[in-house]
Amino acid sequence: SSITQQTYASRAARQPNAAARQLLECIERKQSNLCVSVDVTNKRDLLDVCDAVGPDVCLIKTHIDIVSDFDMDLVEQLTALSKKHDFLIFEDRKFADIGNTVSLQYSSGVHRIASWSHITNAHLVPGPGIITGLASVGQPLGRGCLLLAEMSSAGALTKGSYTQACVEAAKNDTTGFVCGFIAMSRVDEADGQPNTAKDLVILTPGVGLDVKGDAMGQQYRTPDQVIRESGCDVIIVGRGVYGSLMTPEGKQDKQAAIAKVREQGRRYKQAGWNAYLARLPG
Ligand code: 5BU
Repeated sequence: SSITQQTYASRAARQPNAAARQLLECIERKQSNLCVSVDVTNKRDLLDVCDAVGPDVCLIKTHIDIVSDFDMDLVEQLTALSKKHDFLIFEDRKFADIGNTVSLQYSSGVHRIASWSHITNAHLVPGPGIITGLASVGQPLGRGCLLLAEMSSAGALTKGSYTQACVEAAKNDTTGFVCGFIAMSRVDEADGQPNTAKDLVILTPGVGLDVKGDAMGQQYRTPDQVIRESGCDVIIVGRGVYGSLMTPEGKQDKQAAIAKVREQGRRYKQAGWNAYLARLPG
């Protein structure tokens, strides 16, 4: 049957990739298909948001290169929070170079992403060598990689035969490292046929309940549109959850802002889970 008819638990049981299996198990355990994208530029805010929404998420998404005061202590504290609250970590690095270069970017540099991020992602623009390069680092560590099959922004070139090439690359991947996609729809079943070959998880950004987009091309859909109508597996929400922290009032009264962040986290968690329950067969 279609992947959209199956429970997260049954999919976890047959998931070969360790990171994706942990993610599906965590989703089931916490009844949360919510990933919060914490796009803030200092350590304190990043950790405070993670601590606030931690109980309600399966996954925290980072852009570690925007953190001005980054150091390895941040990674240690983030990892401690992931254990305290039971969530995984996804560094949204969007690798896009030749295999040899991405293997170095993934393992080394200031951020040493592979050492702490359970999941990362990559563009297929350079061809399948990017998977070979990243897998050489990530697969021995039990990490997972998502291919960027579709983006949420207006005018994105990730469509048609490019999207289909990403699907084929994931289905044909022999490293075991590719475990799914960033996509806006159930791309692995785009031909209308159930994907019975290989369980692939689909994580979807561009999710908001209150606004339709931003001034720079972002486009928002609701959790119900993403999970029930489009058959994706995880909603990724950034400003919809942490936004109150960025306002002048939020900067003045951080405690009140963090309380609002926690409340939005709960709201998106509930919306995402209701949409999942609504898509399962009666
Ligand atoms: P927002 O605040 O909910 O709009 O943040 C969305 C996040 O997801 C942000 O970190 C983006 O970099 C990320 N994102 C996206 O919005 N759209 C995409 O297609 C991809 C990533 Br891939």
